[in-house]
Amino acid sequence: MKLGLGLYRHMLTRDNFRFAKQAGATHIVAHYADYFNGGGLNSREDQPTGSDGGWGRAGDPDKLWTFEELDALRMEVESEGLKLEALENFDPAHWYDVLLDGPKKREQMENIKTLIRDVGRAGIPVFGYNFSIAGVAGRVRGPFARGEADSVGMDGPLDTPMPNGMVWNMVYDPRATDGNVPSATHIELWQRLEYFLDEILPVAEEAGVQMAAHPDDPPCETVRGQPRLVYQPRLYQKLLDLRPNPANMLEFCIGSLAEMTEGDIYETVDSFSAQQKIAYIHFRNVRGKVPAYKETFIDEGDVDMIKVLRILHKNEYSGVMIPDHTPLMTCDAPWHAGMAYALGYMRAAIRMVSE
Ligand SMILES: [Mn+2]
Repeated sequence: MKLGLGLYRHMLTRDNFRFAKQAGATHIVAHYADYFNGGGLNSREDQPTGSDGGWGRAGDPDKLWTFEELDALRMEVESEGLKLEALENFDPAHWYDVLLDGPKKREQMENIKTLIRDVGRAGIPVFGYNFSIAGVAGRVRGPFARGEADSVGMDGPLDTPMPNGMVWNMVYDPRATDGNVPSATHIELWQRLEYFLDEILPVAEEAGVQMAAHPDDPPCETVRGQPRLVYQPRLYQKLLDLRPNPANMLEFCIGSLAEMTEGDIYETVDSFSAQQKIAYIHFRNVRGKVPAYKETFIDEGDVDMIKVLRILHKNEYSGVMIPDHTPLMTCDAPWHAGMAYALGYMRAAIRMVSE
């Protein structure tokens, strides 16, 4: 098992690569979409939470990430002695009509295929994505973790409708007409996923890129009146079974899976790792379940993370795991301190279960 660190777009700097290396990480997962674009609604020094208005503005729909910039990023990471394992998430600007089944769907799908070919050509083996209409919405922020550490969670469902021009909790069209995005059904959402997988999987397979699906965060049946895809462990299996393909893989989020109302987290870890379908892992802990859970430090939530590692080791999981999110620690570098704490814990725990 390998240790990695996830970095948001504005954090993809040499200093942060060195920070990761110093904390014992060997791999980087890069968020290349800028969730804080246009000012954003919370500090860039933590995971984005935003408000009903979303996180920030999506990027430029006409500006696809190029092979040159992805290749340069991979080389920069490698120059610090690390490996670029994955890109995490599409920019909503590049695929909003794939999610919404809108008029630009085919054109955007072709663009995404070009992007995945370039990701492969740049030597990046995994692309993490989250097939979600409302995205990571409905979370609250507060002193939920040990020692009053600032963290995020959920305090009841959020089903206020999503305004036109918004998808995946970001605004892709600030000039959209008034009104709300009509609610899709769960069946329609699965049909949209089917189209997406049919288009992308052959391309990804040929490009040597694993398409790794994140479960819903938060995993409610609906968020903002829109259906969710993977809000129970059995639906994660449905996603895999829908299109058996070596490129159809999982961005396995222990936190989101533990927040689900059904299933047992240890059985879930066992089942998916035994299938060898985990591309990489979001290794984080949580207290409670939707719609009232809180993110915690790695060693204080409901999940016995050492037990999870033992199961992964038994099933010979050899991929990367990153902390995903951590609570902020009270000091001059709250995000970095939280990550360093999680990474140190993970490094020791991986070594312990591997012996
Ligand atoms: Mn996650």
